[in-house]
Amino acid sequence: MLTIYSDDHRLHHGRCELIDGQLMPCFEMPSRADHVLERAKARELGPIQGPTDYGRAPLLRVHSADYLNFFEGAWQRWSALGHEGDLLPFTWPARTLRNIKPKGLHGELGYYSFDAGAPITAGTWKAAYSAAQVALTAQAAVQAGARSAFALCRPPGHHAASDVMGGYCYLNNAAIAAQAFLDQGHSKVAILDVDYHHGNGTQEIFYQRNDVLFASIHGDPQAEFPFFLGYADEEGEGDGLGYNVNYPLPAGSGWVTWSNALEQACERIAAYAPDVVVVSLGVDTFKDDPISQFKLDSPDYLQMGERIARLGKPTLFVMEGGYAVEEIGINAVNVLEGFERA
Ligand code: SP5
Ligand code: ZN
Repeated sequence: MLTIYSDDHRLHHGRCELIDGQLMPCFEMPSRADHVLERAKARELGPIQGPTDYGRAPLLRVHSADYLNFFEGAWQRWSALGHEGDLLPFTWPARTLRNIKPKGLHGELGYYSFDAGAPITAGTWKAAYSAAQVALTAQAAVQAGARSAFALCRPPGHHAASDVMGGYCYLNNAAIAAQAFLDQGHSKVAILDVDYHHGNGTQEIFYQRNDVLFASIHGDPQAEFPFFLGYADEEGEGDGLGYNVNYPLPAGSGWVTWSNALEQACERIAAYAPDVVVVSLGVDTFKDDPISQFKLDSPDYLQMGERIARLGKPTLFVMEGGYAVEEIGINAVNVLEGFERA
């Protein structure tokens, strides 16, 4: 399987995040991508190539121009004030306030984010932009006839909505790639999100549409991030009604429970009969993930890949979460190897 990867991910390295009341080093760190790349090489998964730059247009098919302009310019505005630390939001337009866009940097940042988990550093825009190009380059390979490709994206993307960042995500790589398939002649794309967390951004982007089926298996938002989206009764609206399927699972879920949800998701995807499948590939479902509560073990990821392969569709894998850094490469590449051997 072809892997697309860019060293630009290193340009993004947030310093800290708030975990259980303490400022901790960011779990979403550069070594994550290094471990996945090393494992892909060690297992001889296939060729590894850099991205082509497709420019801003494919990003604008998913994200608003205002949002992209704000994100691209935010660090410059912050550093012009003399700051060197990460730019982090601390006030959001929550329920009792007005959803308006203020003019100052912090007000705008609150408007364009939903949590304090997406720090903006000097290189964040460039890293996120390159990750989106990585996804688009892998998408182009599948568009050109490859059975599958792997976009080794970092930072991840599935929490990023059309004009909101959060949850370590800025640009929604999987959504950008899915939209590119549609723009290049396909009529139906299924996105299967297997990251531990609900892909709230991807859901929001396609919620009113029936040309993208979004299916997500994740920790029950009653008790798990992102808390405010990802419930089973979110089925899409308007033309999109019936094209959004959530499978929230309780903390402690292992392979038996998880694979049952995967089976249901795959049956729903098969019934949709998509032209292509995009997999939001997070491996934070792993039993030793430091911020997650599922119990999948490394061999389970081989079976995950096999089941996805049995859909029999051209498939684009897009890297999302996974924070057990030592095992992230084994687990992510196991999915890809399971897919290839099926
Ligand atoms: C892409 C992705 O996987 N983003 C995940 C963002 C999760 N951010 C919230 C983390 C909250 C962690 N709480 C852990 C408590 C451990 N005691
Ligand atoms: Zn996650």
